Amino acid sequence: MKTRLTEILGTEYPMIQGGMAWVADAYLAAAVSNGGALGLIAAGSMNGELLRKEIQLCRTLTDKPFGVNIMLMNPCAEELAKVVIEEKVRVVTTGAGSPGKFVPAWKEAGIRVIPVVASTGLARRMESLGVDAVVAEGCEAGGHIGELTTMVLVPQVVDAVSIPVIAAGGIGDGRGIAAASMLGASGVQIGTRFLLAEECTIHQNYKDLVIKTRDIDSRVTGRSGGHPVRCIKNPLVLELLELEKKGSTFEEMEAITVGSLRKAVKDGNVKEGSFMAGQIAGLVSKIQPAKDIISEMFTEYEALMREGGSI
Ligand code: TUI
Repeated sequence: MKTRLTEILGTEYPMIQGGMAWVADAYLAAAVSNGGALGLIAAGSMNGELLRKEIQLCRTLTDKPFGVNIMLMNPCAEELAKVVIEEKVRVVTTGAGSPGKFVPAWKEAGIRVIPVVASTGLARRMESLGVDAVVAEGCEAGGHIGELTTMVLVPQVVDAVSIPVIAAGGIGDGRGIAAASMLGASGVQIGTRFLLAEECTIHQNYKDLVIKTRDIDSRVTGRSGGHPVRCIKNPLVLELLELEKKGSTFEEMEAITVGSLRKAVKDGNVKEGSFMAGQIAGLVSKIQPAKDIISEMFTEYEALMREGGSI
């Protein structure tokens, strides 16, 4: 496939892998890039030095383009923003905030900048700064989310800007890609399905939990504090929801959430970990090489586009 977006990404397919903090390391990013989509190293949990090592490792695992995701709530964001310039990373995506202050330097360095947005307002502001595309991420997604669903967010962002829009949140197979395409998206970002990539290095308990997860098994915590996060329901999540109901302080909630993503990804701690995943986890149940995930999804999509829909 050759589209405006594949030209920006330097990929065979108009797909990027989600920048999942603690999850998306050089091994996953390289496997996705080798499979023809854009792999991303998530710098969410890293400092500058760690990110630099991960970028250099990724270059030994693939000669295809890959990108870096910078989670803007990371206290090291400033340092990470410099490392992607020094390491000449092709694409930078951002999440959980506005990357406005970093965009001019990244553009100056020739980086393709693709912020994740959850509203038309931020999409417009980003376009006016000269970014190359935006990811419109609906609240079906895992992790830190906005308020709008993919179904309503994508077409509104598509109408609000003239740069390519990548749909994210709730996409797990070729039907999701076809739906995104009908909403006007130029590509898709996939997170949850790549949790089950063979090359994804998360604890086996995390993978087993995703396989077991049904449509109704995720919950959003942190709405009261203004930082909603979607995770698979487990004892930690239920306790957080109880604390929120009681009107507990940020500090009380923070005390049990600090380090919980690491506990999920590295230790497979099913009681105390934050197992971030999107609502599409109910549909995601097969462990496969990343390249098979990508080719299977696009084969399904192409068949659907030939056959037409079912309405
Ligand atoms: O960033 C994400 N998802 C993430 S980041 C993350 S790391 C984390 N770790 C522990 C606790 C909490 C988070 C896990 N998942 N997705 C991209 C995304 N960005 N979704 C929504 C947004 C967003 C929301 C509001 C972007 C900008 C925004 O407003 C900024 C503004 O100024 O309008």
